[in-house]
Amino acid sequence: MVNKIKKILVTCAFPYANGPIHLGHMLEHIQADIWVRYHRMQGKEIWFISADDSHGTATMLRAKKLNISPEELTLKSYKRHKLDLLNFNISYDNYYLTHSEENYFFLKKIFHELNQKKMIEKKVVYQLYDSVKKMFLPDRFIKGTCPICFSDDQYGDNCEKCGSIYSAIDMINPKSVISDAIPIVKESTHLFFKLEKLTKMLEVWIRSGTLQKSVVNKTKEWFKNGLKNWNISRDAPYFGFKIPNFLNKYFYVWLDAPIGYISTFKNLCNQNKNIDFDEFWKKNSNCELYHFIGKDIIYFHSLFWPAILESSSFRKPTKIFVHGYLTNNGKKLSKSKNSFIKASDWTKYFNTDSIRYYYASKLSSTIEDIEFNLSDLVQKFNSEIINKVINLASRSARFINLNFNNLLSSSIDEEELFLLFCKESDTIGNFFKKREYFLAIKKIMFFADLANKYMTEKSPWIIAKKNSKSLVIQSICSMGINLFRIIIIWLSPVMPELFLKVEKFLNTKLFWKEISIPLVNHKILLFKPLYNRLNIPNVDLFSDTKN
Ligand code: NOT
Ligand code: ZN
Repeated sequence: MVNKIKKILVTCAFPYANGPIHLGHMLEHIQADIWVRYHRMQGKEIWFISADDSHGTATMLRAKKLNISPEELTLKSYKRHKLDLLNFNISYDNYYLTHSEENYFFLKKIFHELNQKKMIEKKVVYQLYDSVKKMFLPDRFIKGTCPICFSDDQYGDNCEKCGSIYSAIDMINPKSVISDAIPIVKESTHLFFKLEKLTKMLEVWIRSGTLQKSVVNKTKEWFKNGLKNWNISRDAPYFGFKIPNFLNKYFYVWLDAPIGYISTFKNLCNQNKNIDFDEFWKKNSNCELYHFIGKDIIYFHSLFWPAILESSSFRKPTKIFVHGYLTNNGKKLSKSKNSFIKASDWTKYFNTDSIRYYYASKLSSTIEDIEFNLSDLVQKFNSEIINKVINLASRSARFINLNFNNLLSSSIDEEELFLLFCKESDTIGNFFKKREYFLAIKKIMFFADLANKYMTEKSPWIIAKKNSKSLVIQSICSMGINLFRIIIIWLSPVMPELFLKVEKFLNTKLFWKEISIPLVNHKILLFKPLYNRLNIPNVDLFSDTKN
């Protein structure tokens, strides 16, 4: 049987335009980037995209506060976010934004198809209205007392104390977060997507291997009370795309956001004529489509999104990879909690390989939360990357640079040990493929220890005291460099900056597929420290969203 190589498209959830990118976002972008880089190293055709999520009430209000237009804010955020992602070496083939011509095009196309299939209905609904600001209030802009457990200070959609989900009009003493006014109940006509009609299809789809087990269980809960039709329209004032032939109504941001996956890819195809858009997005496409997302947006991706795709002319995702939250002292690190580190602050004090390495050492394929601890990170980077990996290169290169005119020996000192390393490549590769990065890192560190043990046992520095030109020294140190080379190839999806520095130092390109071909009779360059030890800076990196 010919193993047909499948082409792959990978996406990350879109960061909102209304705030900065923080280390919580980066957890996902790094997780996906490691996966993509690993597959690229295997020679796969894999495309990696994401975009800014431009629309919504929050963007509109934020722009108002800054006294600029939402379009201006959207562009400004887009540029800043793109730079942040680049600084963390997230290797997007395209990073776009949802406030784009392409996105409106696909949104209208899909809306038209949904209408044709009679998947849209009009309904009158009652919602909370802020008569001071003259606008309907989204759930996030309403606070009040939970109607179930009577806890104060809860949002308009669910209670963080008792976990109940309710409708904002059922809240006790609701208040507008924007004006502090007591909202009134007002009626308005809206468009609903008939999600309920797709219950059967979705019940099968969520069990078909597209979701992690724990995610299937979460999703199943939502079927218990029956799926509810989904309101896809919003009243003006709103920042979004206008609904054709429906006065003063806009499409809800959560409808155009996922369609951004399609339009961002289309925009990539416009730039690169070798990619066939339809091949990836047509129904029954042979290509694979993977979405990396956080567990807070499972509902949108496991129910709404496949339902919309099913009802239009596009394919559904192959798999959805859900990860947990980034926590600090057990609490979610996010912008809504006023405690997060901005990506742009991180790069002022630290290299980005360090946090990529730290995340990799903790990430698995589960939806468990990941605890972020700065001193833990610093300690890990210093003891594992500096003291083990980089030290292996520095202690080996010293003699090669000094006594052997940078030339590596003509054969491998201990073939068995070298082969032992090579043999592990598939295991490590599989850990990356299965998103069990913490296992890959564990293995890699085990082998870094082994390589250092080899060096310590052979102690070339002792031999050098008697005869600094002894070929035995060259042979041992060349072996050290070769083991270092393998470790760096393994780490390459995780630490792309280190990888490039090492390619320079080893004076050659490095490929996963050539891992078992050692560097012999080869001139390296002078070793220069690849990274400095990290220190905790004397500033408070945790900021709040208002900055
Ligand atoms: N901006 C959203 C969020 O929760 C994510 C949008 C995901 C993008 O941060 N696409 N979809 N679906
Ligand atoms: Zn409650």
